[in-house]
Amino acid sequence: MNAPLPTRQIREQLYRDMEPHNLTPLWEVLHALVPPRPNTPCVPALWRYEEVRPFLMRAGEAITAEEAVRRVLILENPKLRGQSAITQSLYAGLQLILPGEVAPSHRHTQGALRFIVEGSGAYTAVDGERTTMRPGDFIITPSWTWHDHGHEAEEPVVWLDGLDIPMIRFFDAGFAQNDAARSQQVTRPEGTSFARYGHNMVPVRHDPPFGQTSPIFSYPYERSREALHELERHAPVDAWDGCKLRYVNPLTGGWPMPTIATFMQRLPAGFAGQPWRQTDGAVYSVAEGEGEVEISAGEQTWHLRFRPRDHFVIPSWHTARLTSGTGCVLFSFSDRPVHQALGIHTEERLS
Ligand code: 1HN
Repeated sequence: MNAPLPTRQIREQLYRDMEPHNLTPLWEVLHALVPPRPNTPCVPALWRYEEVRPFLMRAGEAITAEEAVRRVLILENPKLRGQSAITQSLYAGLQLILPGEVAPSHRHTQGALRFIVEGSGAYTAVDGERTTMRPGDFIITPSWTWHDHGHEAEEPVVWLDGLDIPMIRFFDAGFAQNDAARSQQVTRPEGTSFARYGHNMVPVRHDPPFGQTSPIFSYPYERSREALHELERHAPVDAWDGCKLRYVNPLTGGWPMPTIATFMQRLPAGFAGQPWRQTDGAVYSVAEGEGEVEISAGEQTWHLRFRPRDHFVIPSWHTARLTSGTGCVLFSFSDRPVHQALGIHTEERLS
């Protein structure tokens, strides 16, 4: 009999022998599977609009909206290149449509939001109703609804797309179809969804038109902006968030989309916020004003100075702090509804 092999060799032989049988020892990976705290591969990043816009306009010369289907530059997290993801669960991109163009009708199980960044007069149509886009509007394309975009006005229109693409990919639950028509048939006048559901009252008898998604598919900036300014006048400014509101589904009081939470906040002039961290990584679009976000994780710290139409991402469990000299308005979205549905949403307010 040979002397017993040293422990390491015994183990390595075991791993080699079972490898072809698709077996892996848990004890070698356990620590990484259940880390003591969230350990995202994502990093903070800022996309300055003055740097991105020339590429968008060049894309406008390089390809039509029709040929591209959607003419979008994807905002990819620097550590997730090639994955069409800004966080592990969320997709973000900047879409351009030029006067006279149509982005053809299709539908998919992935839900989408639009936040209008530049220009007015393009429209998006959702299941028979069009809505005109204006800067700061938050527009929803619910899962599996036909949608197309068009532009009959004068200037380029750019918006932020936020989708749950990586999440749906994770669940292998993506379906998509192209419409027979380039632009869908309009069956209701513009403003119908807002008229029925947008006034803190809802029709006594109705079927929710979009399942778990809000029946309001356009939340105009005019209203959100006024709400923020009123809040600033009438309520104490939160030391972490400034004046921050969440958008609601008027039928449930919950989030407007089942997978994505959306927020609009105002930091008053001179705001110097306290730091926080939370498990839902978030994407920000700067609607107005300037400021700075300081983000840290472990030994690393990022200082991102933002201006109007810039975009930035705060990954999961990164400590962040917002400041603004001039005052600013920030739109943001995250995957918080899913964290909450799973009972795992965690937030820490630090100081
Ligand atoms: C999509 O349908 C749109 O409808 C935008 O505007 C971005 C990214 C991936 C897949 C589908 C749109 C998208 C998308």
